[in-house]
Amino acid sequence: MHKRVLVVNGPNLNLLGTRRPEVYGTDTLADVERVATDAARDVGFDARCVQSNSEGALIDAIHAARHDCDGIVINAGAYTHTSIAIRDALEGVALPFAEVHISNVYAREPFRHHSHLSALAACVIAGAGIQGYDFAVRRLAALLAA
Ligand code: CA2
Repeated sequence: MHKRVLVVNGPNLNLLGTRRPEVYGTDTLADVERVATDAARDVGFDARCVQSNSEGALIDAIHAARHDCDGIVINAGAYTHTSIAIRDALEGVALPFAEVHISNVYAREPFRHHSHLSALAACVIAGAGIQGYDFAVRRLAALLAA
């Protein structure tokens, strides 16, 4: 039975590839999910990908992972900077998680510099584009194999 990683993308990431290529590149959400799924397959994991624009749906997906996933890769989008509820969900399920941001949030507006998630994360990857999802899956797999 393969281990499984949940790949969570938050609000507005369904718009990837449609606008702001100077910040987010030209790849789409489907490309993001392909990168993560390919990396998972490469390290012998399964991937389950979810995207939602709603905070509650993201929390429900995190809770569901408790039953059948071993780790989480999450780009919570702007909820990264605002959501104590998503932080609490991640803490509550107690699965190791990797926090990903496509852009370098530290080179952007000050309100993007703080994350409610980072202090709990196994690793934080920002500014590597969608390749960050590949790094995140591989890092989680390494941690889970140790
Ligand atoms: O860099 C990232 O991955 C972010 O998590 C993306 C979030 C942003 O709020 C975070 O500060 C950093 C926003 C994703 C919105 O993506 C769009 C894509 C195309 C057009 C408009 C928004």
